[in-house]
Amino acid sequence: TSLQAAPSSRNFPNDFLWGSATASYQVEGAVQEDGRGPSIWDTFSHTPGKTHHGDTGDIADDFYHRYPQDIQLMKELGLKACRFSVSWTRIFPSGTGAPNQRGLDFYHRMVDALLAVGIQPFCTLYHWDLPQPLQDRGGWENRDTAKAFADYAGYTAGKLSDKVSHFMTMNEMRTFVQQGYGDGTHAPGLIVGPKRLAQLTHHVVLAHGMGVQAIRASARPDTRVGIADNVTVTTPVIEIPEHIAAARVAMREENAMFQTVIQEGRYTELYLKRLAADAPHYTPEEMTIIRSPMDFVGINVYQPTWIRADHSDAGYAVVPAPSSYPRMFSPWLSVGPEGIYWATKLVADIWKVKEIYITENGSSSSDLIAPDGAVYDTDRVMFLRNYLTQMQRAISDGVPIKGYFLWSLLDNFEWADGYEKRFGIVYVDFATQKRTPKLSAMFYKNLIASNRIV
Ligand code: PNW
Repeated sequence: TSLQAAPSSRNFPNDFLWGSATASYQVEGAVQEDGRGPSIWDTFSHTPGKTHHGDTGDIADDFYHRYPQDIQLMKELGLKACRFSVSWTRIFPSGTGAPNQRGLDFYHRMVDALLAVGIQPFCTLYHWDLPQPLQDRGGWENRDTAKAFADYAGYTAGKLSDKVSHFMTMNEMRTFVQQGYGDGTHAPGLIVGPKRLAQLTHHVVLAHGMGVQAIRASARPDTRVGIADNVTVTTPVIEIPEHIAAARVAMREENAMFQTVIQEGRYTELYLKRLAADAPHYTPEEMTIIRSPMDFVGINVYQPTWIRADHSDAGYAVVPAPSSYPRMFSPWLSVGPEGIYWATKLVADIWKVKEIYITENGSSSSDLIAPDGAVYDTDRVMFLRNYLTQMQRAISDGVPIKGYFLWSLLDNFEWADGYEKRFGIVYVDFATQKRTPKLSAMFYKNLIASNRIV
């Protein structure tokens, strides 16, 4: 008898796009090169006490220079797609004004290298590196930042759309709003209070909508436009009808200020009621812009939010976690593979979305390094296997998931956690920039080659 698992029905669709995801400031380095201007993450990471060990993105993975080898690595793993982000201040060094051709040239070179090995580029226009001069004028608290973003997004997509088919306006609005302005743990490190937070959140979704329109106005007509949103992953605590119904209600309410408003063009009554006097100012015209139709929705899935039915106003409640709940190497990353099933299923069902990508999923690990140099991240392999099994379940249910971008190919600058928390499936020795594929890279390569979970 063979020990090989029997071929199951667990094949992924033939044209499924397996990829990896990165962000400019987390991998590029070369912060002074070719006319790049400073972003809020340069300022923040260089402010004492803000990041682990004072780590910065000055060098990071040196991807700016090493992209040819790293793209070769992607090819060896069999990746079919690569999600990257553009650094706004490489294109417009002070946020607005005259574009910087040398900055744009880098993305042309990099995208050309991807296309040369048959890897499809997906471009995020804003992955948190706001130009510092715009922050000096109030950042996202200033409505003009939305206009500046749209101008940058339209210009950049217009230049790249002959080579790049899919653009995302923004990455994880909730994270940069909440951590940048709510608790101050990310750039620009402010704590502004609920009223200002609600208003700047409105400017962010407005920027997204203006960005969608600007991209459509300048890019090729067949360009596909979307977003990479970390929707709060409302997951029924037990899969019975009452909790499933509650999770569906929770998906709209917990995401009222982000995915719900960009899909529906209105804030929910409960959101406005909860904010009361802190509710943002907005106009009907802005709401029309905010709900500009998208061609796809990208969802970043990490930890679940467990939901139960409840007889409150809202109709649901968040179930708190016991202290023994399993977590990965980042304290916030609690494990909930079912989240990838419910997030995609609920988004597709509630907003009739026809094209979904998992734009990020992955985990930190403490990465055991064996005496022979092999890197055993068995916990990451376990994490991925379980989440991907649940993604397969969603696809089998008919949820239109077209691709999956693993966060991340390389260990990189993990924001305030610096280089302490590693999310790569390829180990990076930051002293030498040496890359070593981990066990999880072998797992992912095999999965892509067989196109199934075994
Ligand atoms: C995402 N949380 O960030 C980002 O898009 C990436 O840039 C980042 O490296 C990756 O996930 C891993 O952290 C998150 O506290 C940061 O829930 C924080 C949270 C979630 C995602």
